[in-house]
Amino acid sequence: MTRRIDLRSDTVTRPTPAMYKAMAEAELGDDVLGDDPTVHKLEEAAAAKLGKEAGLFVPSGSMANNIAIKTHTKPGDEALFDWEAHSLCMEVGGPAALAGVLTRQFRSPGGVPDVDEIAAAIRPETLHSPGTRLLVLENTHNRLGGAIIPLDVHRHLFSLAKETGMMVHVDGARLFNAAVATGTPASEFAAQADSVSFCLSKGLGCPVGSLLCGTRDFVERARRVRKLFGGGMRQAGILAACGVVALETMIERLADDHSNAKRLAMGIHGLPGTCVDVEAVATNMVYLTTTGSAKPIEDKLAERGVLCIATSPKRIRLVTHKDVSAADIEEAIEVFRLTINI
Ligand code: TLP
Repeated sequence: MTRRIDLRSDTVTRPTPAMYKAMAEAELGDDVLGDDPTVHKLEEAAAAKLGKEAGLFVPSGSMANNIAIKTHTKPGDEALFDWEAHSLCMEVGGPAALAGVLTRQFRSPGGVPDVDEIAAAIRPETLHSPGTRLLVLENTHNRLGGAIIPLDVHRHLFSLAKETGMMVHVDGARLFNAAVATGTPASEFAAQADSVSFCLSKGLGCPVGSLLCGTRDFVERARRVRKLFGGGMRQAGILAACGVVALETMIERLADDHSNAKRLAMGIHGLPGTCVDVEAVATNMVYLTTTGSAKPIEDKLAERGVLCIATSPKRIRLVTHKDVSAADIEEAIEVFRLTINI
């Protein structure tokens, strides 16, 4: 097989040797019956990392978000999302279809939620209006270039939420990227939310799985919703075993992905007919804007072994992860130069 440098997503990684070993040796039970010791170990470790009382192992980030939204709300409640939120744009309408919530949007210039716009949107439940029950934040923000929500903005929004009786869920699919990039423990971000989800199957390198963390009471209610959504897994310890390894060994190395993303952005900056905002690269994503159509560029790069995704007609997303090295990045830059110059 020809070698490929796969920058489509940080979801494409393969398990590490330590993960394969952990899977082979994992002590298993039946997690729907509640006795898989490796799942318990992962859920406890995840909750501890985020400073929350409890954690719930779920198959995907989408399911984690939708379980959280349904657990925090009742049908007809209003939930606030960024215009470009993954849970709003990329989860097949889950908030409406699965939780029956009314969704309302706010802007996040440069990836930072507009606090005034959020404050103005909150409304109490009356005879006429739905109550704004939930605020969903995404840190880091996928469609806004891997941007980080600063901790003080989280603080501000969480206190606003508490004053107005609103719950806060953080889609932290890549929360550890934000933590490593800012040198802030993930628990400090998590302290400003009622629930937080994060993905094992992105930068942390696991094959499957996400965690949803919150209070013990929230997690017990979320467990029922997981069952409702068909997300109960039996010998799930075989997957959870990778998660335990990831939490122990895969967080600090995210810094390499961030420096690779920066290097990539600098290397492809200024190519004809394209634009990259190098300064905006905060974590492991690079977005390239094209003056012409992005799809033919994606196709030509793929012919030369560099995979990426045209996420919209004039935008290409490149994501760094543990299976692309600094040398791969240099090679990818050469391929870009060759492809975009002709
Ligand atoms: N993101 C995927 C695609 O769906 C776009 C990717 O390749 O980046 N929250 C955020 C912020 C995400 O980026 C994703 C996945 C999810 C939730 C959903 O996770 P999964 O794919 O596990 O359902």
